[in-house]
Amino acid sequence: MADRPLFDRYPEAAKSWDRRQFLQTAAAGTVVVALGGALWRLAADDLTRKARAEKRSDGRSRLPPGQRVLSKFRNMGGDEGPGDVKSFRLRVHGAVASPFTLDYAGLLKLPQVEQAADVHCVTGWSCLGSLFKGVRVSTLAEKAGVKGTVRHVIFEAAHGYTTNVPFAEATAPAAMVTYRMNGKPFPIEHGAPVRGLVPDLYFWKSAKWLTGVKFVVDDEPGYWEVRGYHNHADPWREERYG
Ligand SMILES: Nc1nc2c(c(=O)[nH]1)N[C@H]1C(S)=C(S)[C@@H](COP(=O)(O)O)O[C@H]1N2
Ligand SMILES: [Mo]
Repeated sequence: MADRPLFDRYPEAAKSWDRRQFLQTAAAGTVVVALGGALWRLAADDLTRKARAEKRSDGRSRLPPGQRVLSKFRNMGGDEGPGDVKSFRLRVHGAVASPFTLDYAGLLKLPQVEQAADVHCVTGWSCLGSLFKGVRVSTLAEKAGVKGTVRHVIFEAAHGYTTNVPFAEATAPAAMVTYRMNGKPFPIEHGAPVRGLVPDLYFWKSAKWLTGVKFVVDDEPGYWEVRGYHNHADPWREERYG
């Protein structure tokens, strides 16, 4: 059995972990899982059932396994940054030819995108189709001139929170640093003024109160990754725990 991850701020995740361990351990595993599955389906609401039936353009199911649709983000907490536009700085650095620091006005001068994305929290909720405005990580990478040896991107946030994403996934079109959701600034609890967004990995990879984007050769597992969560975090493979 795997070591139990640290769940101090995530009682819901603790419950689902314990349930999973129980199911895996139960002698009549298949029967229990089938029964659990039936109950789960009964409880699933309309949005969830619809999303399960939908396909993404990449052919994957709109809803990753084990997820339920919520109509809005839950506030998942974290150590808040200052949250204001005036003091905001974004440091783009690491193995790059030209590191730079942007203030908020500087961020707005770069090429902007506005695109819809679905997000999936490891605790089991997903929020579908919100509209995010911001700057792609690939735009930052290009401007900084990342070296050919770079393999990972470290998103840095207030109070030392970090999270690591493989370079290819961090520079995919869906990944960005964002300052507007559905046309509105992010409330402080959701990462104002600017957060990372890597929607195709579990939501802990989307750092709130973003302060830096670092391009690196060697991987640097981040806050949750060193506390028992999966290093990669693909929701379709249920890479929840390490
Ligand atoms: N800086 C920072 N970013 C963070 C976190 C955090 O604790 N600190 N928590 C992560 C986790 S575990 C999740 S699920 C999402 C939650 O975002 P939300 O509170 O906007 O729903 O933010 C992620 N980004
Ligand atoms: Mo989370």
